[in-house]
Amino acid sequence: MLDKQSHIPMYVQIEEELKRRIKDGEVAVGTAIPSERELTEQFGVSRMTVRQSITNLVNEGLLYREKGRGTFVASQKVEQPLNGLTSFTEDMKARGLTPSNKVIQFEKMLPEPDISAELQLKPGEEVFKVERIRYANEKPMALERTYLPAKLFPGIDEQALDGSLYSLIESGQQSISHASQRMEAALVRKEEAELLQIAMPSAILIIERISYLTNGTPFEVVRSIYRADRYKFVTEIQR
Ligand code: 16G
Repeated sequence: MLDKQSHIPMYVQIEEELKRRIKDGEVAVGTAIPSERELTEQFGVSRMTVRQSITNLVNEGLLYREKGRGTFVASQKVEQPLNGLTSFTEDMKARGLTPSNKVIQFEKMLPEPDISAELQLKPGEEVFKVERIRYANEKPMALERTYLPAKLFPGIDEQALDGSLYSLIESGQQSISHASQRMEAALVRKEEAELLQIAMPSAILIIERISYLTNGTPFEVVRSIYRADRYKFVTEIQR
């Protein structure tokens, strides 16, 4: 398993091997990794070397230690910056993950008054209501309900939303400018838990976004439900 002739230090090789086991799901989130003694035997290295690898992985947040109990696999979270107006597809690709979607609802309808107001629609103007489960490497990450003004998206269909909405918009005449966003924590509901494949009760983060084109027209109202065990939101702040 390890290459003792390699110029790559043993502790780095062990880190890589443990990372691979975590990534491939050989050791599940929340379960203990083998003890230092067992790893020492498995890899045929000194205990010091094993300890160094584990400490590095703890520092990276991939593992966590519990006093007297052992070392466990931490949940693998995506770090999502909050200061850019990016799409799910871009976010996942930027991390080397493969995004995919499942459209579970696609409907043309008259919106509720609050949605209509947020999209600055006139009475009687319709929207497309789209619900998508968003996956990274085939694992459910988020659930998204999007309202799009029908007049801005003539000819859009369910299939188009299998891919990226933002690249669809930007491949046309329009360009995306800014958005306003609110975020809050909640507990997942039963129907959502099933779609996201998480247990009840689980924490989620709800982000509501209204996004605008450069000409000032709002083009989407979105309610995204993110799995709290898969996401960590990061931002830079200045004083
Ligand atoms: C993100 C946006 C959502 C947007 C979607 C487009 C948040 C909170 N939400 O999920 O507003 O509609 O990306 O993604 O970030 P797409 O271009 O991959 O369809």
